[in-house]
Amino acid sequence: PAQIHLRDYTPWPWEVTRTELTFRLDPDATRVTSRLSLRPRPGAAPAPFFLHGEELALLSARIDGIPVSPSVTPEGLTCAVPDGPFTFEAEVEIAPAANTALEGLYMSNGVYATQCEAEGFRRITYYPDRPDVLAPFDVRIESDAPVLLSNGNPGASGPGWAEWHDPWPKPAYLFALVAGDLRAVRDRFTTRSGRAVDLAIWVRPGDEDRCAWALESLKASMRWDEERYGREYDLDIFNIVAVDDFNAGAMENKGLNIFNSALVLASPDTATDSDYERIESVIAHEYFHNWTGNRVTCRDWFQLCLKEGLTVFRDQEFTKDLRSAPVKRIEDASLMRARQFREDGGPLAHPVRPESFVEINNFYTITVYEKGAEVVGMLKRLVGDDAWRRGCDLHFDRHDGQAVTIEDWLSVFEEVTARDLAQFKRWYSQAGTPRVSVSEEWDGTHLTLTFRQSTPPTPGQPEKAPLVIPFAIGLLHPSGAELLPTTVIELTATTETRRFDAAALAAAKGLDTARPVASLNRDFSAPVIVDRPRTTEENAFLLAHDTDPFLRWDAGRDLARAVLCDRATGAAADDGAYLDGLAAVLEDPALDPAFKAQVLALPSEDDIAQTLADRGLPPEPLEIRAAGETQRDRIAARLGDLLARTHDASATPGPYRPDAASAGRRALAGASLALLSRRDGGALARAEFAAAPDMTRSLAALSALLSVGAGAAELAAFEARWRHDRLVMDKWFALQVVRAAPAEAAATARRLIGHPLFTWTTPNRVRSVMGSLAGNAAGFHHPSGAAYDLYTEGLLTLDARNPQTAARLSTAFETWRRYAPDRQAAIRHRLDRIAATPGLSRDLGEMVGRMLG
Ligand code: HT7
Ligand code: ZN
Repeated sequence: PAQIHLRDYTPWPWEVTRTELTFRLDPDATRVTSRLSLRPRPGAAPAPFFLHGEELALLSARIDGIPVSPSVTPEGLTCAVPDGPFTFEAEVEIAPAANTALEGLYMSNGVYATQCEAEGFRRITYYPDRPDVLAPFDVRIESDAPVLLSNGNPGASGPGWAEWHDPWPKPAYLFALVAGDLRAVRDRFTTRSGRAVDLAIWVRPGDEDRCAWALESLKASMRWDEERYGREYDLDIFNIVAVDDFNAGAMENKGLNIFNSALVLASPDTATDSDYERIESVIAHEYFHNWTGNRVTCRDWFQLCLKEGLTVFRDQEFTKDLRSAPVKRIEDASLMRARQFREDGGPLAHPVRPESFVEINNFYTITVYEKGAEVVGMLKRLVGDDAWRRGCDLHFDRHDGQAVTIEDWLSVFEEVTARDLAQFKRWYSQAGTPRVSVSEEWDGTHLTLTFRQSTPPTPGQPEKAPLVIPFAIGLLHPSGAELLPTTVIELTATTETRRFDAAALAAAKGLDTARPVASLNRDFSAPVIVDRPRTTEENAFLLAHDTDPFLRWDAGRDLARAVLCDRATGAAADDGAYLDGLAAVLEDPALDPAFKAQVLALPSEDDIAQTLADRGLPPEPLEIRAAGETQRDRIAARLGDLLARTHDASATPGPYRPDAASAGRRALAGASLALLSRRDGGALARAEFAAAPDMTRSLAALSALLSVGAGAAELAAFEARWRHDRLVMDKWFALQVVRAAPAEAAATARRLIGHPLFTWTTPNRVRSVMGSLAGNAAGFHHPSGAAYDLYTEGLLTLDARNPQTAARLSTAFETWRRYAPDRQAAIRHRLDRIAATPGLSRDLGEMVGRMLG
C-alpha cells in the first residue's frame, strides 16, 4: 500500500463554497444526495478533478444540472469539469447497518451515528475528504426516527425531516449526523458576551439520570475556556450524543460531539472516581477543540498534533485548575513514561509530526497526543505565561477559519517573543526519547552540573540533533531546606555546564556549607529520561524533603523500581529505605491522600520490564510478577497497622461526591485495602464489597479480592446484579482478565470471549477482554504462548470487522524485541502469521509491518 508523504502536500485546486447534503435514512440502503458548489482556487495549477469515495454505490452524478458519467475506482471518482465555478451533484447509496468498521455512517443499537475523522466522510459520499477543504454545510435528514441531528444550528423541521445549517466553514472530518430514539437532558449556558446557548446530552431512554456530571463538566469547560483563553462558544446549540459502539473516546464534530457512552454516563452506583475524572476531562477536551481544531484546523493530517497536542495540553490545564495540579502532573508524567516512552523506544516510534503514513488512523497515538501536549507545555514554559496567552490570541485571530501547520503555530510565538524557535521545532520532527545525563562536581563550595543530551536512533532516523530542553532543577541542603528554588535551565547544546555557589546559597539562609542534593527535571518539565542514577539515600532524602511533589513521587518510584528489579533478577533486595519512606509519607498529615495513593502504587510490570531491558537484561515477566507479589506482601506485613489506620482514616461518610478530595480519600482507602487483603485473606474486602455504597468501592473491594485469589462468589454476585448494564459489565469482563493468575489469563480471556454478553462488534467489550489481556503482562507473556495465540486469533477476527480497533490493539506486541530470543521468536511467529493472512486490512497490515521492521 502507498505511503503518503508530508513533503508531497499540494492544495486542492478547487474551493467548495457550499456543501448541501440530503440523507434518506435506511439501515440497508441510505440514499445520500450531495450538491457541492465549487470554484477554481485562484492560482491553482490544472489537475484532474478527483473526489474521494469508498464503498459507495454511485447512482447518478450531474455537473451544473447535466448528467455526467464519472470514472469510478475503489478510492474515488474523476470527472471532466468546467474551467470556472460549477456545481457537482451526486446520489449514492450506503448500508449503515452493515458497517461494523464504525467509520462513516453506521448504526449502534438502532441509532444512526457517524464518525468521519480522519477519512470517514468518503464512506458517506464523494467529496474532497481532506482537512484543508472547508465549507459551510446545509443538511436535510429524512427519517422516521424521532430525533434528527446534525452540525450547526437547527433549521426548519417537520414530521420525518429536519434541516441543519452550520455557518462555520468546516472540513468534512467534522461532519456529523445522528438519528434515532434518543432522550435529551438539557441545560443552558450564557456566554460572557450574553449569548444564550442550549445544551443537550442525548442518550438512550433510561440513561437520562446518568448525564448530570457530563453536563456539569460541559458548563465548567465553557466557562474555563472563556476565562483562561478568552474563547467563547459560537452556535446557538451544543449537542452531545452518547453511543455504545465507538472506536475511540469521543469526537469533536462541530456543535454535535459524539461520545463513547462510557465517557458520558455516570452515576455513583455505576461509575468509579476514575470514570468521573475521565468524563470531566474528555468533555473538556472535545469542547476545547471548538477553537483548537475546529475554528483553526489542520492543513493536512501530518499536522494532527497541532490540534491534538494543544487540546490535550488545554484539558490537562483544566484538570489541574479544577483538581490537584501535582496529582494531575504525576498522572500525566506516569502515562508518558509508561506508554509514550515505550512507543518512542520501539519499532512504532515516530515524530510528534510524522512525515509519512499508510493509514492515518494508525497515527492517533500517544506520541501525537501526549508527547504533543508535552511539547506545547515546554513551549509555554520557554516563552512564559504572558507571551503564551498573547501568542494563543494571535494564533486564533490570524488563523480563524483556516487550515494551518506547525510552522504557522510556532511563528506566532516567534512574533510575540522575537525568539527563534527553529531549534525548538526539532521536537516535532525527531522521534525517540531524549536522555539527559547529569554529572556533578563538588569542590567544597560550588556544585557544577554538566548536562549531556542525546536522542537514540529510531526507525528511519539514525542521527539526532540537540533539542531545546527546558530543564527545571532545584538544590536542597542536607538539612532538607531548599537552597535553590525551582529554576529552568535551557539546555540547547549537546553539553552544557552550570555552576552554583552552594556556600553562598546556604549562607543566605543561615545554613552551613554542605554538598547539596540536586532535584532534577522538576515537575517533569521535559519529557526526557534523566540519566543520573540516584543512590538509595538520595532517593529516600528526596522522597522525604523535596519541595516538588513530582520529584518526591519520582524518588519513591525509583526506590520501588530498584527493589523490584533486584527481586526480579534474583539479586539481594534491600527494601528498608523504601518501606521507611512509604511509612513516612502515609504518616504525614500534610500530604494529599491522592498523592499518598500515588506513592503507594508500585511501578507497573511494564516499567520494570523496560528498566531491565534498558540495562541489557531480557525481562522475565513471571519473575517480575513474583517480585511485585513478594513486595506487596512485605509492605502489608511491615506497614499493616499503619495501612489499617490509613484505610479507616480515609473513609468518606455520607453520600457519594465526585470531587477530587473525596476521590483522593477513596483512592487511598482502596490502595490500603488491596494491601491489607494480603494479610487477612480478603476478609475486610469481602465485608466492604457486601456493603459498598458506590461503584468505586465495590470495584476496589472486588479487585482486592481477586488479587489474593478470592472473590469467586463476589464476581458472580456482581454479574447477577449488573448483567443488564453494558458499561458496568465492561468492568466485570476487564477485571477478571487483569487480575487472572499468569497461567490462567489466556483461559480466562477465552472463556469470556465465549460469554453470551461478549461481542466483537462493540469495541468497549473487545477492549475489556483483549486490552486487559495485553495489560496482564505476566499472563500475556506466559511461556505457554496461549495468550499470544488467543490474541492473534482475536486480532484477525476483529480485523475482518473493525480494522481501526484491531490495529490499535496490535500494539500489545510492540515491545517484542526487548525479550529473550525464545520469546522474541514466539511473538515474531504470531506477527508473521498475521502479516501473511489474506485480506488483512491496511490498518493492521501497516502496524504489523512496522513492528516487524
Ligand atoms: N479527534 C478525535 C480523534 C479520532 C477519533 C474519534 C473517534 C473515533 C475515531 C477517531 N479517529 C480519530 C478525538 C479527539 O482527539 O478528540
Ligand atoms: Zn482531540
